[in-house]
Amino acid sequence: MGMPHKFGMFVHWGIYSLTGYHEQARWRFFTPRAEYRKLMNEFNPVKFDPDEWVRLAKDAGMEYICFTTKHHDGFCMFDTKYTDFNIMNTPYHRDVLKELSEACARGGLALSLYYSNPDWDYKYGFNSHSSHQMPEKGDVEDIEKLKEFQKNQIRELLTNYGKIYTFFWDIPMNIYDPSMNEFIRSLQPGILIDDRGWGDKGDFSTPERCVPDGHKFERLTEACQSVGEQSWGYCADEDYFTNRYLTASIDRIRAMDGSYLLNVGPMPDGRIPERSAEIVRRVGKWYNSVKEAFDTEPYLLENRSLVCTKRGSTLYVHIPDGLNSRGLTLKPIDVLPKSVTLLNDGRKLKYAITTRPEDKGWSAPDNILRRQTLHIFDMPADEFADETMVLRIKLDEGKIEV
Ligand code: JFZ
Repeated sequence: MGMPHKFGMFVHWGIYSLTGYHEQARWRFFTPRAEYRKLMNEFNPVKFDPDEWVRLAKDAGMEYICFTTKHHDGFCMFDTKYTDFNIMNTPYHRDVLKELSEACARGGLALSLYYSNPDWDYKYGFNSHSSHQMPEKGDVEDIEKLKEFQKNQIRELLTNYGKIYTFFWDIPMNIYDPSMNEFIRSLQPGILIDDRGWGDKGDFSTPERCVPDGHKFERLTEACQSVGEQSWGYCADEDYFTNRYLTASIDRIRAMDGSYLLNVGPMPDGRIPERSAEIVRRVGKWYNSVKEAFDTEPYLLENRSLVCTKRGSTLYVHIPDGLNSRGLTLKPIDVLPKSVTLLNDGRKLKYAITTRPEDKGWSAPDNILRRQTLHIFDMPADEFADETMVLRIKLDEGKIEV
């Protein structure tokens, strides 16, 4: 269940990378359209190597790449007939989306397309019902024209680049028109569409930079987060997230059967910043070692700061908040497992059944004053302080209601 692909690389790349600041640099700096457009003449990513991106993603256990074909600035990273503000009119003159789609196909990765509703370059792009708008003098609000423009570009995007996995609208229009998603589906049967489009909830939800409450998502869900706190596009002084934070966030989302898009922002020369790549590699190494604990069912331990998942008679105990001591007692489990393994490095952990007093104290009836509990001890808590530990507990069939 859940999304067909579970872990992917989000890529925010455009001429905004030249600012070394943020994908919405134009809005933050109040840059007039004509001036921002000049960045197009400087964009020449001679070190763009999509096979390298694909390798980075695959090594991390990722199964797809979601690429920003057009962000709010309106600059198109693909060959389009409907605006001159596109990659073919840069000194690079090459359709980077085409090259990325071919690299994904070669490497066996699926490809998803991000497409922004706000368009700060298109004369008829203004939408007074929505946010992230940057109209200029002389622009005209004309939703019918905008619809036509989008459909023309979507036809290009969904015909010229092979099979597309998901369509990621960004910034809800707050205008209802189901024909837009129908149009997408007519061009790519089987495509999955997110919930940020033309007033319809699409196929999947997109919680962003957060971990919702709960144990299991009620509908298809793809969470997204960037490697850093500041920006999605390339940011020269990015505040990169810690491994502890990212592994905990990915773990919680995946345990709830959500998929996870981890974003990087390539530099103007086309390379993914080394520190971002290092984060993807490190998180990926963790992900590959613990991923058998996902695509499971939730199991509720009494200690609610732990996340627990199960498959058959195997339980997985996830520790996204870290440990204060080197041991854990796992109520209500009261049987001796066949083995307890720390998936992070494959080591076997020590365990026993211990008798523990119940929190209820002396006034509780005798039978619940003392409880048999599985106790895992001598854990390498300091060694793994900076990543989410995941334990695999193999139980005998039928030994516990799981
Ligand atoms: C949007 C963009 O504005 C941003 O630049 C980036 O592309 C990101 C992936 O998407 O930002 C959002 C969109 C939705 C929410 C928050 C920020 N949201 O639902 O809370």
